[in-house]
Amino acid sequence: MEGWARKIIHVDMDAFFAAVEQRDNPGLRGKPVIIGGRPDQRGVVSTCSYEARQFGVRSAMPLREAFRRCPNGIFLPGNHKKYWAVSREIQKIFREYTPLVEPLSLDEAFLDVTGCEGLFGPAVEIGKQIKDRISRETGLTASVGVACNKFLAKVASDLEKPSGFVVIGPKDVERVLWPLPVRRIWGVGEKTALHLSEFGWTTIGIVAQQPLANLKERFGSLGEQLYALARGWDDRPVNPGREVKSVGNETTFARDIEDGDKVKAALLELAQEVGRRLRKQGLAGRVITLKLRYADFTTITRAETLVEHTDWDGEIYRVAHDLFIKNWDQTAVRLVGVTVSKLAPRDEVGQLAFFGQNREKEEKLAEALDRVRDKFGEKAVTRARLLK
Ligand code: TTP
Ligand code: MG
Repeated sequence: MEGWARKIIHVDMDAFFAAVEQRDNPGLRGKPVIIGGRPDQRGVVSTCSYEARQFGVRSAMPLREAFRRCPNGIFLPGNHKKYWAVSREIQKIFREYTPLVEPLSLDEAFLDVTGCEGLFGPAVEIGKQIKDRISRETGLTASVGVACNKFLAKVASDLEKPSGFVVIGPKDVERVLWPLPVRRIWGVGEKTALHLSEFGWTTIGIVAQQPLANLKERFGSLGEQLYALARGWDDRPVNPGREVKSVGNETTFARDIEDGDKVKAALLELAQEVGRRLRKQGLAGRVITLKLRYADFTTITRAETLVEHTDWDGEIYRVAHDLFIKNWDQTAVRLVGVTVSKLAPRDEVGQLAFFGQNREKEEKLAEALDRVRDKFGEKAVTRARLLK
């Protein structure tokens, strides 16, 4: 660690929501626990215990699919108030070591402990102490990564989950980072990974061999990011002031789109991503904004305020869809975006506009979603680039 410019720790709780349930109900320990709702409900898995993962159950998977894979799973709705309380407990521990804490979601944070060594010992020791204290004080396990920047620290915490503890120094990049799949690079989602694999670029090491010009030509500014991260370079600071005010995403089409149904398919995908990110952070929002950019670059944004907060893809899609129908001028579309704002912690907003309240509306929505999915599937829309 001598000579590291910065010392960054990334902490991520293991199977967070499911682990809290297992902690509080010993009867659930060692069993496949799946959080998200009943298997006959529409909706998706929030998370599941590692026992359930052995059956192929994953976050964001439809509950019905989870039931198919793991019929003996114990399906629970979850208790968000409790998860928030635990989240506050672990954040309190972090802040005893440094004020530079950047939470990414309820169960995950970056800490910059550069210069804290005088007080608490070397960064690796601080990481160990935090892991131990979480275990002792909350009865839950965390995985911890220690590195010289955010990217490597996050990769490190993920390497030996659950209950992992991994240190990655600048000298370890070749040995530890390069064999990993490109998907581990920050900013590389499923689609970019697929795109990279078309050039045979499957591991981070192969990406690291590419000249910068090559990457920029094919991936634009993302190419520069790939170039740096594949070398283990990342100078993003830990940002303690970050407060999430909105969650949004947008899609630029590879080719301008005149078919309204294709735009709707893109809106559905965006609504799903945004919903997933909201749920991960335990947030729900009340304002939904649609952004439309036409082929000539004129851009409009239109918003609708809901009566109740929501974190449900179906509701987000319904509103974005209606805004699109009302405002689209029938000409070619270059970009669409969906954002949810006026956010509040899910457990503090009372009733959500969610399942079980209006059966009829729900069913109608779910059918509409299925129609779009059936017609276009996941791969219907080619994205030029996913803008963060
Ligand atoms: P993660 O840290 O992604 O997952 P995890 O802690 O359950 O499991 P892992 O050991 O792999 O870290 O997310 C933290 C919590 O956020 C998770 O317990 C539930 C919630 N969440 C959702 O509600 N929806 C989602 O799609 C994801 C990914 C997480
Ligand atoms: Mg986690």
